[in-house]
Amino acid sequence: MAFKKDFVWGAATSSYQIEGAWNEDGKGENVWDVFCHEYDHVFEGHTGDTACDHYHRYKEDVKLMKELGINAYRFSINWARLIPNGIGELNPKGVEFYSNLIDELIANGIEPYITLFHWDYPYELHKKGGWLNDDSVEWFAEYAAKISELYSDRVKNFITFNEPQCFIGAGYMSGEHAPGYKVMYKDIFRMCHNVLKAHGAAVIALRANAKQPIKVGYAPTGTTCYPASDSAADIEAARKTMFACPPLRRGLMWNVSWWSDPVILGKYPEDGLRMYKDYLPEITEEDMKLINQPLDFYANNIYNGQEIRADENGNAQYVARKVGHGKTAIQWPITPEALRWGPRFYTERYKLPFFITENGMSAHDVVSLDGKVHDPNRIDFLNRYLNELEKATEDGVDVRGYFQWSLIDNFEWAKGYSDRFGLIYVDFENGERIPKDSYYWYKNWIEEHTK
Ligand code: GCO
Repeated sequence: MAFKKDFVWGAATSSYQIEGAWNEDGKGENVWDVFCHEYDHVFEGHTGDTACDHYHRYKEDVKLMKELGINAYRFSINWARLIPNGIGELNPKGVEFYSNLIDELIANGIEPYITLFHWDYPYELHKKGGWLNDDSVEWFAEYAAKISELYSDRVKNFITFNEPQCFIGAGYMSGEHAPGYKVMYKDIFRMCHNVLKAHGAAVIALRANAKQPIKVGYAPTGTTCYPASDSAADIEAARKTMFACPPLRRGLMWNVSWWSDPVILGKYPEDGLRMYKDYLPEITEEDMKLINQPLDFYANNIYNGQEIRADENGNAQYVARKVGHGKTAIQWPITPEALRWGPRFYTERYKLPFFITENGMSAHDVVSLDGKVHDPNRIDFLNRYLNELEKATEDGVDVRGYFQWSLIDNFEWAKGYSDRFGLIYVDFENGERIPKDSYYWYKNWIEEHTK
């Protein structure tokens, strides 16, 4: 068996997507609260006001995690629940909520992985300009320091950012996500730079305040490329395409190396520096040092990939998907190969232990007449993807863990509750949870692979 005994088999969620209790117990507002309350941004006016009501039902959810057999759970902290204004005073009830959740996880043998930021930016800081304000680096570092002070006595694993590509790209370029802006490229690149600096400052703050040795990582996304065959030429073409900086496209910041090279290699990619030069802020050596903090692991959210082959001159070509190629309910292509090649290309370039921090699918799940939720498509998806991940480990790739997205059906951002990603079904009228067939399948997979 290729997976090591101590392989991390987990599931993931994020605060805004599951917690609810949007205005309870002293929580401050965040940009998603405000965005959703303006009825026309999100599918059918859905909001995260109640979501899965995890804030009140977290014990039930941890029980379900335990029954599932996961040994780790990745969740994020709702910044404005902890610090209502983003900076300054802590909210005691918010502090207590995460503390209780952590205790409950540990009591059930589940290792907590905390993501500091999964998109729910405090509205008070947004009003000051958010990531466009250069002080945002300090604000984030202060928040990271608090988290470390409060929880690092019990929590050993921290992730600074989840998918910066998405909260910048969808939040400030296409405007589909909160705060719904379409800003100028110059502003985009200033925000990118500030987010990267904030990452570095947070790593320092987490470590400086840690009560025990901790592990710190980063969880961006990007388009994974995989080769059409195992030929050296196809592999090289896929690798090159994956790490090349794409030309700017209104609406997307889907770029692998722009967001990861500075963090791990200490420099922005040359092709990007050339292509984006008219829009870049001043980038100093000191900035690059701050961004380039030693990390304990690198992670990526991988849902699908793009097949690439080399033509007779060795140039990369996108391979068109076959007519009728499989896709998920959210219309994303099913490409299990991404879990073999993504980890391999990422570890070759960044040379750090690797985690899949998200992978999964949305399906048209319903409660059948027998009261159960049968989701054969998700089982097939997981089976195919995890088999490819196993190949990565057989190839010698240092993959340390896999977090399924998601533990539970939840608020899928601008799509509201129209897409169901969970292993556990939620009736959003009354909060009832029903483990789906895939929940039992994953439970069995974990058992089989930890024997
Ligand atoms: C993501 C997000 C998740 C999404 C999931 C499905 O990082 O994109 O982390 O919040 O719900 O990816 O779109």
